[in-house]
Amino acid sequence: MDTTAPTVALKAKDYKSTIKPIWCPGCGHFAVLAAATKALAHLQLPREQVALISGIGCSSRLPAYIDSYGFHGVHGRAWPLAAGLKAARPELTVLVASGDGDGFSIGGNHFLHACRRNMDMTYIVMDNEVYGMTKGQASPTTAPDWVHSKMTPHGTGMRRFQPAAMALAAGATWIARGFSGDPTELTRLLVAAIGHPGFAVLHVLSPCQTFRPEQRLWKEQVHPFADPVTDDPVEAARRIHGDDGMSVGHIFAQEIPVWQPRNAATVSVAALEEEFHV
Ligand SMILES: Cc1ncc(C[n+]2csc(CCOP(=O)(O)OP(=O)(O)O)c2C)c(N)n1
Ligand code: SF4
Repeated sequence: MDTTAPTVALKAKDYKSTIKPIWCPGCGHFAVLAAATKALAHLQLPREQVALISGIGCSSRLPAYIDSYGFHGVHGRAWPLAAGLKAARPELTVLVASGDGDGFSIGGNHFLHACRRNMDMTYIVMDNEVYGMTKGQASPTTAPDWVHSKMTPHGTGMRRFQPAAMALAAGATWIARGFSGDPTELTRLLVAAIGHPGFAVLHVLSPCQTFRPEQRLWKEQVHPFADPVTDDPVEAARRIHGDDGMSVGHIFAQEIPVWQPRNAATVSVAALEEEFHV
């Protein structure tokens, strides 16, 4: 007789924490949370083997709502935290979450170097083209003519960053764009991103109901990329730059060796303490 206890499959709800999200009703980040729990359940990742690291912002609250290890860190500094963790604990599935403000303003430099480093982790950026948490300042992805009556009454007048192009130029080895209005496709993309051996960037169009209500129209404006995923960076750049920014789907995937420091896991905590002792 087989006496081993049957393995109970984890469901999406098992990855939800008991903390209730405080996002505004209709915020796009709810769909990212749902996609993340569904993707983790699809992959049946043990919760204690997953670590979700974030910065600061409405989007960066994600780790609180997921029942895995998590760290709600410092604004724009999720990548060095995540890189340190992955260096010391390579067996963990490490996810990084942020908004466009956290990821491309204060954290822009860290984002670029995380792409270049190509450690095996997944970055989910929830892009609503605004700083939601701090009440509607323009972000690096805000259109130049977007007017906020108090803070940018004449628009920024500046060109905006194109996250997928930046990721490609900086060396990310997996890039896709998803939309929080299509949670099924978002889940599929996230499963693929986590499965990619290397630094995966999932750029999610995730509307801010409160400061960008016009983004409700994104539902009608998104459309799939015309071409399937490519491993050719030149072709990927052509597609990204020839796009209106509203195409969704898998853009680029390339398999090259991941960067993983060889001896990081062998350094003891006691040795580190000794080194930093003053
Ligand atoms: C060092 C520092 N500077 C500024 C802030 C204020 N701040 C908190 S969240 C945020 C921007 C958040 O925007 P985004 O990352 O786009 O996330 P969203 O809230 O839109 O999801 C800013 C500027 C801070 N917390 N710490
Ligand atoms: S302010 Fe915007 S981004 Fe923040 S929770 Fe509300 S809808 Fe979401």
